[in-house]
Amino acid sequence: MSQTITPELRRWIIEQASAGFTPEVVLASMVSSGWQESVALAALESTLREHLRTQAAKPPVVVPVAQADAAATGVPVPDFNLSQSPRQIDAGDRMVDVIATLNHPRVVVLGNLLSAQECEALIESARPHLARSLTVETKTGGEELNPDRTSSGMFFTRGQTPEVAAVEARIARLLNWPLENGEGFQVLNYKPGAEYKPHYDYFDPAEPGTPTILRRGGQRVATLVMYLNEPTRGGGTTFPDVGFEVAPVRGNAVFFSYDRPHPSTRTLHGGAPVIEGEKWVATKWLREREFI
Ligand code: PD2
Ligand code: ZN
Repeated sequence: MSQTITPELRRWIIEQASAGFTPEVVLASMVSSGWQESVALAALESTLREHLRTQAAKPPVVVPVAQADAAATGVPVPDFNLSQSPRQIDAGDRMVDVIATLNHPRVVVLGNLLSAQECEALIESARPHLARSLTVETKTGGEELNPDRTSSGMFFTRGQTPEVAAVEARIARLLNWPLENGEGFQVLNYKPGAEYKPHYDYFDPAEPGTPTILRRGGQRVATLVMYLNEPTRGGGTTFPDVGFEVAPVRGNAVFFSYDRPHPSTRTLHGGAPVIEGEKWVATKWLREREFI
């Protein structure tokens, strides 16, 4: 019996390969539908070789800028003016230390952003309102309990207490980013064993709930995690893509920005498990536009 390799069969082979099936899987599928193995193998080889040759000869596809994926076009992001490599920067009402900087991912570690009294005041005004942390659920745009995040937390509104207002003004000045573009502080409390598994803070454009979330000020473009106390062991903020970890020191903070909602920003980050003691942080997320 002779078996003919038709154009339809070639098309089917290319479809299977394009869908991610390996040649072995495509071969098995052909054999199970009655093809002699040697014929199927020859068809597979010649079709895929020809397909690769014609694909390689094609000029690259040029995507018009307007249609380009968000991943390909970075947006403006906040940053500190560190062009003269200052040891300290002026936050208006206090001088803040520049401890370390990294360019990719963009990370800046600050010292003395908050006073000890401000840290205490934030903890005490947050404490009565703590609830098991939720994360924004990008499938729906609502909020859900997240097993990757075993801390408790609460949100302040912008300017809710005098300490919140003072620190918000400091951040806006240091980053030259409108105060109105900031979400309200989120305060998190981690007990021993609690952690926040590595994640991105931007909203995944592929998730169906993201357009709803973006109506309130566009994407998140930067994060500032402020340490309000010091766990005895554990609880660092980690950047697994670059093997970097920031120790939680009271009054210090770690800033990082992401000019596109994409892993190429290398801003995967997490809160390592607290081993001993407890950890309190306040997080400020900055949006592209006014957060309403
Ligand atoms: O508490 C942290 O170190 C931490 C780590 C990762 C906080 C956040 N992400 C966050 O609030 O997004
Ligand atoms: Zn985060």
